[in-house]
Amino acid sequence: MNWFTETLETSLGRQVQIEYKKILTSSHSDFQHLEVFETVPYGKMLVLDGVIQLTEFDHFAYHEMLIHVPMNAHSNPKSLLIVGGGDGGALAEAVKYPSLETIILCEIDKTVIDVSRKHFPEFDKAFDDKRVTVIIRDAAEYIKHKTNAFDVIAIDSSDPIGPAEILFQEAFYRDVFSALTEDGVAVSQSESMYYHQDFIAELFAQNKTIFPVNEYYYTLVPTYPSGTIGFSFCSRSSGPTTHLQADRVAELTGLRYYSEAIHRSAFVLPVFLRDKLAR
Ligand code: SPD
Repeated sequence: MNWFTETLETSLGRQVQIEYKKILTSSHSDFQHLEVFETVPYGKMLVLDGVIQLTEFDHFAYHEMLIHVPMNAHSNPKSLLIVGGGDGGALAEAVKYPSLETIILCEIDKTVIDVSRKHFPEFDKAFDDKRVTVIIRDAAEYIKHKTNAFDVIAIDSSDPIGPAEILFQEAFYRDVFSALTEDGVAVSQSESMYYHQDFIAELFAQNKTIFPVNEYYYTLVPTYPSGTIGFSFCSRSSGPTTHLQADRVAELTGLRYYSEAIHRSAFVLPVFLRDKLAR
């Protein structure tokens, strides 16, 4: 038997292991090591620098919550920036909105796009949508030059180590604030409430100095450490449910996780995290 082991947290006495049939691709880019596995239980799995990014089995719970929560928290989003997200999973959810006129995907590593387009055909056609522009650039640099440009920004980063570290820092979030339109909404991948409470609390405290509205919400992804992952919700004016409308959600096709009820409930935090963020 072949086992993939995610060793990110081995020193803390825990690790994720998934049996695989074969390695479909393994290469080094200028930024990271990329692998796609054909796993036994979860279909194909994308791994960057040894860390699981997505599996065919459960990626929808992550990508739907990354895109549909901010899109439905905004009254009428016309422009969207996806930071990272080169695998195309977030893009595949974004193109479901006919109201979106502009969708920019800013990914630092073109190899992630090339590898994903080949191995994850489920996401591939979203790249050909006429509204989509792909920019191969460090998003932290790209966003510095943007003001009042995007209604929604979705930060689909890997973990805060390596190339994505900068995407969790105060200077970047200040640039995100400026890049948003006046009623803009930004969300970002923000780790596990079970394993990274201190990190989440620090990020929350940092973003409170920038955005008038700050919340944390979560989703359930069995192949991520602890089986859950959360998102920071940062808004320049409205709250996460201010503009939420059942009829807008009902127009979305192919949903497997997100619903109006899930949108509302995802912001209801367990007492331990609620209290930690209230301090
Ligand atoms: N601990 C792994 C978190 C990975 C988050 N990024 C996923 C990218 C999928 N588009």
